[in-house]
Amino acid sequence: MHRWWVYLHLAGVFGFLISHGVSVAVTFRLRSERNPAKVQALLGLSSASLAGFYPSLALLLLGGVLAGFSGRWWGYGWIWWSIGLLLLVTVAMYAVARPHFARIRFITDAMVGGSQAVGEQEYGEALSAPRGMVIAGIGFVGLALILYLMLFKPSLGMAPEPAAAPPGPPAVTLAATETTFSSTSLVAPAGREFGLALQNRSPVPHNLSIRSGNEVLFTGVTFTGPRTVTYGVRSLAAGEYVFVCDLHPEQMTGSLVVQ
Ligand SMILES: [Cu+2]
Repeated sequence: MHRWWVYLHLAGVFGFLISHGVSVAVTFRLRSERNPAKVQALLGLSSASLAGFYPSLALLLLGGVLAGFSGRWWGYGWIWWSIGLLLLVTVAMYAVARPHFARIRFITDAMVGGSQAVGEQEYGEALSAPRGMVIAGIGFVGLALILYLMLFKPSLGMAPEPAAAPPGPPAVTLAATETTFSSTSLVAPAGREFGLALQNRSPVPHNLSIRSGNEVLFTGVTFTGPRTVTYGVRSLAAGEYVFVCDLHPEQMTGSLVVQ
């Protein structure tokens, strides 16, 4: 299911960028436009594009929150920083962009209505005010930072602690690449706690869980590589179990023999 929540989230991101791209283009175009009728048409186009903006923002948030649960990501710093940043950019947009466009719209509507109160030079200054570029700057920097957080998933000082492994070398070692484990069969000692070292060689987040049928007996923390985490796995009775990465259960799975 996790993949589908990410899919939903990304579909929301695409919709968000497509619809908001109209307002971005209008923001740049207004700087060199001086014909009030054309300015009015551009502002109308920008307002109309908001019809797709809010639904895609809702989809983006819904998919992101659900993926946060299925990926067990709420214990990590990057997801909270991303949400905070999105909120901050939204607030900044309201504070900076709204008055800017409200002013242009007010003057433009008056000029189209035949008002001579605003001169050509003053109109030009309103249209090419630096505020327009500040708005674009906040948007681009905000998006670039969120993209970094999404892709590199830095812990930023907040990540769940793996359970302490018993002293001594780990009894089981396993490596993970982008979508595969280095082995599909592992052997572990029965009747005692043991250390399981998972070496994640890729920037893709992985973890390892141990299951018996539908019962989950152990769930290791999710982390991105390159990094090795040694899990402390509780004592298991002799028998055959399944190990799996909760984020890629189809591709990354194998059998664990405890003896
Ligand atoms: Cu994985």
